[in-house]
Amino acid sequence: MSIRLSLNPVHCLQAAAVVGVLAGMTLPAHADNWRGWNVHPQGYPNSVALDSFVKEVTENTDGRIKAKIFHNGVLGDQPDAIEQTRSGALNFANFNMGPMGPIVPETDVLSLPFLFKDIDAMHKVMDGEIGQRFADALEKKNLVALSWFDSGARSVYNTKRPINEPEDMQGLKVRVMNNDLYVEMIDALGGNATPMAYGEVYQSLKTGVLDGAENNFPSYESSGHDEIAKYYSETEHLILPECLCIAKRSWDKLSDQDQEIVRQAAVDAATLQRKLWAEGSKKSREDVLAAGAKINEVDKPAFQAKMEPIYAAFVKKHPDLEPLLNDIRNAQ
Ligand code: GTR
Repeated sequence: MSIRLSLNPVHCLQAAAVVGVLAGMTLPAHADNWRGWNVHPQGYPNSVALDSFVKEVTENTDGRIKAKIFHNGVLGDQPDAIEQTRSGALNFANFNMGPMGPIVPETDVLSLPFLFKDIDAMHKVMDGEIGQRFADALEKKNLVALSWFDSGARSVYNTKRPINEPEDMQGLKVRVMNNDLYVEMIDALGGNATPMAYGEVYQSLKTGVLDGAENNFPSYESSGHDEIAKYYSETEHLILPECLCIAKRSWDKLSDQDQEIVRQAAVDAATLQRKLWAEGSKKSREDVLAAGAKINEVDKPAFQAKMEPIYAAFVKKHPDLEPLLNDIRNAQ
């Protein structure tokens, strides 16, 4: 078979020009441009840790990965970002395990109220074999959890009154993260739960669409919720870990060497985050107090008793997760 080439002089000249230009310049090595999601503002413990992750990954891979982190939730709210990371449209993120439940049912165990006796117990569990079980469950949904961040204990706050007993929650419209378990939790206390994106809470508190929400001290402060909802009542009903997660699609493309670099950077970021968290949450508590927040302790056993039926309902719905729940309880 003969192939006839028709040579157009103009095309020949253009091709020659392109070859000439390419020959004269050094082509950059192929770089993976990674985009990461973070809901918190710059300077927040998680944000500082993510900045350090980005730096370490970019430097230690000699630019084979060029990572960039987008703070402040500018790339969307958490449920959207989870989907985008699962599909590989985003490459990495810091996710709270709360809104992960609808996608990775195993993580719902972590959203059971008063599960961990304290933050140290949570670290002990998540840094060990049980944490690996959660990472395996996340990986089946295309998220590679490389390390666990702290997010303290979450407590309720509102614009109306101090909460001492569960009865004080009666009728309060309280924002929760996107997870039915939290709706059950607030309803069990007599409040009205409203699932809502984090970024919408400030305005809703301001306009009275919400009376309150629940969060840890650093988020209560950095979101500005403390300016509006002055009553912070230390229910400490949730101690939720957060992950530094990589999109499985991005992870699988890496060489063994680069996987090791990324894993180490994630572990280093978690070490830094936990240190900054410990300092930052104390400081946030002092800051909000100085700015006029009214903090009170609550009758915790009464809250625990009200929420206890959530466990029975959960085990009934997910009998397969009962061993995991029991292992977490026994490990503390
Ligand atoms: C913060 C947490 C965020 C987000 C937020 C919320 O404490 O770090 O990931 O879950 O709470 O309430 O939505």
